[in-house]
Formats: sequence, C-alpha cells, structure tokens
Amino acid sequence: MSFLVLYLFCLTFTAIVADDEPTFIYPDTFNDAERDSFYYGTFPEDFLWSTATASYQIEGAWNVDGKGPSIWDTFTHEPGNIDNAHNGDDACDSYHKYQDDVNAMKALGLKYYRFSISWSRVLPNGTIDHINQPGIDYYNNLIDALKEADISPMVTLYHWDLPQALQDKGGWKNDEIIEHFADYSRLCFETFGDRVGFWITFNEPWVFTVMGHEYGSMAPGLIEPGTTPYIVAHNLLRSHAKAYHIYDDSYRATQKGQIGITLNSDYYQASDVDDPDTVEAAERAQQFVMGWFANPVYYGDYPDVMKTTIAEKSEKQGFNASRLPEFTEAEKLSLAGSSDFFGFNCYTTSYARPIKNTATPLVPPSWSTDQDVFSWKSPDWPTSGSDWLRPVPWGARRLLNWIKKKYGNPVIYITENGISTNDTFNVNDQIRIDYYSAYLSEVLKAIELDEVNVKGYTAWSLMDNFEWARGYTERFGLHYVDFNSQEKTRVPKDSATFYAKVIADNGFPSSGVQSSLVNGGVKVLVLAVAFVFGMK
Ligand code: PNW
Repeated sequence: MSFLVLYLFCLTFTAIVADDEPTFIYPDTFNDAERDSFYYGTFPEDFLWSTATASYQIEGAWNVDGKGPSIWDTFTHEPGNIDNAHNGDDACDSYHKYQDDVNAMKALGLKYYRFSISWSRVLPNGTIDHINQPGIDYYNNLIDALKEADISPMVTLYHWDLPQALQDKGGWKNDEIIEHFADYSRLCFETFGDRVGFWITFNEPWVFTVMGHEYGSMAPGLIEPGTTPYIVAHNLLRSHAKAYHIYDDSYRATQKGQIGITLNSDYYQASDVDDPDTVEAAERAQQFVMGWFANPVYYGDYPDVMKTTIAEKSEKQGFNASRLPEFTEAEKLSLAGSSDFFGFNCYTTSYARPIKNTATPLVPPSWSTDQDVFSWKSPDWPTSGSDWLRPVPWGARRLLNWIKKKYGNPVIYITENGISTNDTFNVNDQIRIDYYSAYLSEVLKAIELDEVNVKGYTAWSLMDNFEWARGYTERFGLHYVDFNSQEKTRVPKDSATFYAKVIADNGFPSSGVQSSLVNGGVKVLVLAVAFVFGMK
C-alpha cells in the first residue's frame, strides 16, 4: 500500500518537474493544450506503414499495349473539364517506370504499397470476353518487383477509371455492371491473389458517386442530381458485396488475404455543440457521406436518417417511390459484414449546421439538399493547395472515434492521408511535414488514449501525380515529379526524409533525447526510492 501511494506521488512529481511544455504544430490556430498538444510515442509493433497511388493518376500509357479507354481518358480529352487542359496520357509513366516507384518506396523503408488496377488495361472493353495479356503482365511485374523489395501490395480494384465501353452501356446506372465487376474481381483474385494480402473493392465511392454523377466535376461528368447518385451507389454497394463473397467463398482459404472497402469523409463538427439541432445536423451530414456506404457494409442497409428524409422529400416532390433505392432481404444479408476492415481516407473537417428554412424549394432534388445541412470550413484554419482541404488534426481523431462507435470497433486502416501544395517546385515541403506530424499524432492518441483499432497508415501520395480535375496544378507527393521532363525522375522531398524516419522509428519515440533522459533518470530514481520505502 505504502509503495503504491509513494509510487503515485513520485510519478506525479516526475511529471511536474520533468515534462516538457506542450508542442503545437499549428500554434496560431490549434493551441488548446488538452486537444492539440503533440503526442509523442510509438505505434503498435505490427503497425503497417504504406503509401498510395491510383492507376489513372500515375500510369500514363493510356492507349498502349492494348489498353482500352476508361471514362477518365474520355473525360480528360474533352475540352474544359480539367484545369490547363491537363490529362493523364503520360502522368508519371509508371507503366514503364514502375521499378523507379519501387526504388523510391524501398528508400522510404515501406513495407506496404497501395495501388490500383486499371480495369480497362486488363479488360479493354470491361468484359471478361477479352483479356489483355500485356496488362496482366504489367501488374504481375509490378507485384513481383514489390515482393523482391519486400513490400506487400494492397490492391484497389476500382479507383474511378471505369472502362468506357461499360459507361457506354450506362455505367454504374445499369445493374448489369454487378456481373461485370464480379468477373473483373474474380480475374484479379485468380491472377494476382497468390501475392496480394489486402484487397480494396472501391476507393471513395462518395467522391465518384457525387462528383461524377451529381456535380459532374469528375468522370463520367454527369449532372443528374438527386436520383442517379443513389442508383450508382446502390449498384456499387451490390457489386462490393458480390466481390466480397467471391473472395470469401473461393479465394480466402487458399490465399489468406483480407478484403474491404475504402471510404472517405470530412469530420462534421457541429458549429454549436450546445444546440441539439446543430449536433443532429452534423450527425446527419456524417451519415449522408460516410454512413451512406458504411451502414450497408456493416449492417446491411442505409442509415435510417437517409431512408426517412429521402422518402419524405421524394413524396413531396411527386415521386411515386423514394429516390433512395431499397435492398432486397438477400442483398441486406450479403452486405452486412462485407468488409474485413474499415479503409478510411482521412483529409479534413467541416463545420455543420442545419438549414432550417422550410421555404427552400424542394425541387429540383439533389443529394446535397436532401440533407438540410449547411457545411463550411473555417477561414481561420490553415490552408493547402486544394480549396476543399484544410488541416484540422483534431477532426481526424474525432472521426476515428465516430467510426469505432458506429461500426463496432472495427479494424481500421487509414488508406490515405495527405496534403497538397500548389505547382511551384518545392522539395522543402515543411507544410507536408507539419500535416503528417499533426495527423499522425492524432492517430496515435486515437490508438493509445481512445483504444481505436487503427492498424495501419498510408500517406497519399508516393509522388506527385494527376490530381483529377485539378490536373497537375496540385501536388500531393512525397516525391517531386517534373511532368514536362521525359525522365519524370522521382525526387524525394523533405517530407520523404521525414516519413522514412517516422517509419524507421515506428512513430515519434520521444520529445527529444535530452528530456527523455531526464524523464527516464528521474523515474528510475524515484522508483528505487519507492521500492526501498515500500520494503520497510
Ligand atoms: C482522394 N473531397 O480524393 C482520392 O482517393 C485520390 O485519388 C486523390 O488524389 C486524393 O484524395 C487527393 O485529392 C478526394 O473533396 C477528392 O473531399 C476529393 C475529396 C476527398 C478526397
């Protein structure tokens, strides 16, 4: 007893005399000692460190060796869709320079690499009728080069580049796509699965559903708000479940991998936490972005709040059924529990408040007005090269906790996290080091203090690449790429050196050698004293 009291007293004393002042990464904006202090420590021993890319953003070789066109080839070649009329025709030319990518990863000390397969490179018209062998060879070579470097692949089946031939048949609006996606998935499991431990069916369904089919700012560029996005999401979720079960039934036993889905969302922070309506609006926004996909995948159906609001509005708008489709009982069963892990792409935070104006015309319908939420970013928050992305580290921890709470404490892999800069040559990217430090510190707090089950972290991106509608004007890379050069050399930025050290140290072991020595020394001393007294 006396030992315990003395020990606790000594620990408190140690903390008072030896602990550092809190460190803030964004001292001007986020300086609440409780919320924003940098958290030193190391990640769990088997923590998985990775970086990510996506086929259309890096491969180039858009019409080489039998590859069929994808909706992104079509979209970028139409004038007016992409800043500076950029396109991914050449991008980082990873189709030819994949060994350079692997070398860059090796230098980082990476153990995992997340990339995506271009569906129309392996199946040029989207269907299993014609397999393009050079496309298969490319991914086999990449996977083998990774294995050779002791790097495990984490493969995304769909990172937005649908074969144009399937878009011509209605794309995700046509439920025949479910069978085509099943064939494509089976081919990938069969061909590459002996060497792939992690499969991700879809990357960020929310982005390509809403940006691609409601706003039209991404391929396929459809502006069909309020109906098409829900149908697209519905077919995609059914495709996901089908692919999951193909893997589960036919490949898991022999290949011993895992399969899941990757979702993204801002964290929606109620702008007034004392107002229940505002708190409810923030929750509604979270459900309309993340719950839309996660709820079916974990529980077999859309969130109640979506089902009721969309049904109500649809009726008032004169639709004879809800614009939100319904799953059959069999589909619900096949969806529920169809992810071995929660893939989470983590970037930013928004404030949210309700739109209470009932005079708002209910027509035309849209996903964004269905929510009755107004969301925005504080102008006080730090900026990035992208207008939608402001660093708000504490939002990441809150959203991780939200996922834990809503979906039964799932295993979470952060499958993307990163920040953009604008297009000026700058390998001295302190902004990226700050962002990664601050976000990683929040992830560590989530693991250690909140017991959120995060098992891996992926930096977006290995290198600068084609940033969708922004072309090459926004750069997310740990490596700089000169897109005007033939060589497209991957030049490490300061953030690459930083990330390599984080990986080598498995985190941020201490706030500095000196203070840890002081801390350690004092602790040994007081323990010794406590022990001696405790014996008496
Ligand atoms: C993700 N938003 O896209 C994608 O998975 C990557 O391909 C992309 O390059 C990266 O993040 C950076 O943009 C997002 O508006 C695009 O919230 C837009 C949003 C989020 C993610």
